[in-house]
Amino acid sequence: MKKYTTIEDIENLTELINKAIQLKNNAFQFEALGKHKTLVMLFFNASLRTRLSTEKAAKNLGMNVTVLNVNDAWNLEYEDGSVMNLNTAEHVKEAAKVISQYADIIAIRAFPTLKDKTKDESEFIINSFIKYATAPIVSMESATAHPLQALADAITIEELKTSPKPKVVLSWAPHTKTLPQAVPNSFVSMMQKLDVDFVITHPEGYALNPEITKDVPVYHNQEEALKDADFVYSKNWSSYSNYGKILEVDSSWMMTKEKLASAKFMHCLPVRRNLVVEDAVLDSDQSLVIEQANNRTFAAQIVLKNLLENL
Ligand code: AN0
Ligand code: CP
Repeated sequence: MKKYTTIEDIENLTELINKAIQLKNNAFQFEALGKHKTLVMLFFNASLRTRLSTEKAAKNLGMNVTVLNVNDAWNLEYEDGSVMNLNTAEHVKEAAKVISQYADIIAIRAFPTLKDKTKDESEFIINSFIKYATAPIVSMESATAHPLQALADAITIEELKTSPKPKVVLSWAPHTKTLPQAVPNSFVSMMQKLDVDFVITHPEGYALNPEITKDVPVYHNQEEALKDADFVYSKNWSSYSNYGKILEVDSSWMMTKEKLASAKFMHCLPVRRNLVVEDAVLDSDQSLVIEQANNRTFAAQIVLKNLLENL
């Protein structure tokens, strides 16, 4: 692996998942690998899990870690050839090269604007760093993808499935804030690579990018989609076709204990209780959200290990 900004960067998924699960029993097995190596984490946006689990993963591998909240640094310019007489103080060309001198691996969190689809889909922040940095780049959630979350989710499903080909349902949930499609995009791509029976359910107007969903069955009837589910992944996302818009906050799409039946419940967190999912689900032993968050460490650790081995 030379970078990890999409799950397409994974060479052998089954092997990576199995190795991540093995790491859980012996987290410090490779602590010599990262000696005198530094992970620099750049945050353009807030984080709880990604920040703490990625730092923990790096430290388990013996790495040093530096965190920069980019809002505390200079406002970066990304346009080539621009006259920088406005609000940007430093070009990404210099910044990426300078950071590369302090870092062996650079991890970046950069959310979309959710206003300009073309700009978001260009992934100008993460792609500028891929272009100008000399250290490998890890996405900690970009405009269109959250590959570390998807890997943690795959690990969770592999560990906890009770049948060879479980049924997994991605179910849109209500929210009052405009949220990205990054988490569902990477989850959908990941489910297409696993041996699962996968369906998506969302209200009309919330179709994800068809280049990502491809031929995955989509139901506008949530009840029908949830039939015989083994894993239910709830997540809100804003409209993709009516880009970045909240079309409705229909509380009937909230996940309930009754709808969940005997399935396991998944969510990437942070989750708004009694808006996305009711308390009775999160407070039950059917909820896997804490296990998913724990697996973020081992997803990050197996990715960092792979990158360190290829430096
Ligand atoms: C973000 C999102 O939906 O992409 C981060 C989730 C990991 N969620 C919020 O901003 C609430
Ligand atoms: N799931 C996830 O990425 O959480 P944070 O936004 O808290 O990092």
